[in-house]
Amino acid sequence: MTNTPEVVLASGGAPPRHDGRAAGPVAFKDAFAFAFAAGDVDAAPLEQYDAVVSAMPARVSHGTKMRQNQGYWVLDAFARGAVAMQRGGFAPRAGDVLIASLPKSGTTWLRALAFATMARRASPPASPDHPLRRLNPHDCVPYLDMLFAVGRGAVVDALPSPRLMGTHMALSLLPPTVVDGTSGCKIIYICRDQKDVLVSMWHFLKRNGRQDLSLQEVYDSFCEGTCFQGPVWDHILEYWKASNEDPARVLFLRYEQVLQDPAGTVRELARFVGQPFTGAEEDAGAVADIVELCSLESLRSQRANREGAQGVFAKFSHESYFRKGVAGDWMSHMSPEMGERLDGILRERLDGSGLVL
Ligand code: PAP
Repeated sequence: MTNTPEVVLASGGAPPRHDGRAAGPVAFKDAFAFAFAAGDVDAAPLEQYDAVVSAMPARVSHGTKMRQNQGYWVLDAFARGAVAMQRGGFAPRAGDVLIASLPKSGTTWLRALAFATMARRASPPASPDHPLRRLNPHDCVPYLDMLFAVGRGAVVDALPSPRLMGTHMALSLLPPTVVDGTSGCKIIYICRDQKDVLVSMWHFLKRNGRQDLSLQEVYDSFCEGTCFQGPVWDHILEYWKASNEDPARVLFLRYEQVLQDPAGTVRELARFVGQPFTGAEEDAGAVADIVELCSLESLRSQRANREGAQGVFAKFSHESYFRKGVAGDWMSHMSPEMGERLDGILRERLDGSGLVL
């Protein structure tokens, strides 16, 4: 990176501040109104990681080349960036909040909820010009894995604290100071019933050009541990253990619990990031406003989420991130026997951890 841009909001001026401190994370796309392909930010060279990546085992899953990095299957196109990110490319700071998840576990929802919660002083959730009413949640919260994959991870260095960022990487693939907690970076992890996750993934890939993909193929990859970012049990277990060891550093959420009690989750998020709701905010309905702003219906109805696409190596339509948003949809697609088999594999893998999926 030779040319890291100054942060200038799309509206002009510097990021908003509150009480002398930054008021919350800045919507990423507002801060960096550039396309990944644009030449205004130089890409860092990634060739230095070619030898490391080519030594990783490779396979093709759902038509996509994957690499096994420290036991986890990552997209080949993301592998060099993953190594760069882990080996000093990403500089975590105290006050950072990282949203981590396996894909299709509630990432988009959690990014929206956390962003709306942390940025609520600068951007009141009921305001008509809230960033989430004009931007996709993934445009508000930078996706580190993709930024590093295109050599532009260092743009997050220019973001003011507190930063809110997202990753699908396993904990052990993050920089050592995130893994051991010494950076002061907090992590919010969300996990979901893996049967619903795989059905959601199947629909998502079919809606984005893989109409031929069978559910069985996706199912098999989950059971074998070869799906994107898998084995899923190791991914989940690493964050689960870290959360048990230090719950003030790693918050472990379940998609199903968020569905049951979104307001309770928003309060928990606020406490976790050190911004609990005041009595005045509670009285003014700030929690309910955040829940409403981030509801599936509300997000789905925004123009930014009905149109357009994102992704660098492949394009994923924004609308495909918003489907049913329920628990138990797997039953419409899988036999009870298929469900029981995957549950059995997970029970065995998670045995002794105290975690039941
Ligand atoms: P990602 O990891 O690729 O970003 P992610 O957001 O985790 O995807 O997964 C999308 C799922 O979250 C979809 O689930 P489904 O296929 O079972 O329906 C999507 O509907 C759901 N989802 C997205 N936004 C919300 C929301 N606001 N509330 C509840 N569920 C949501």
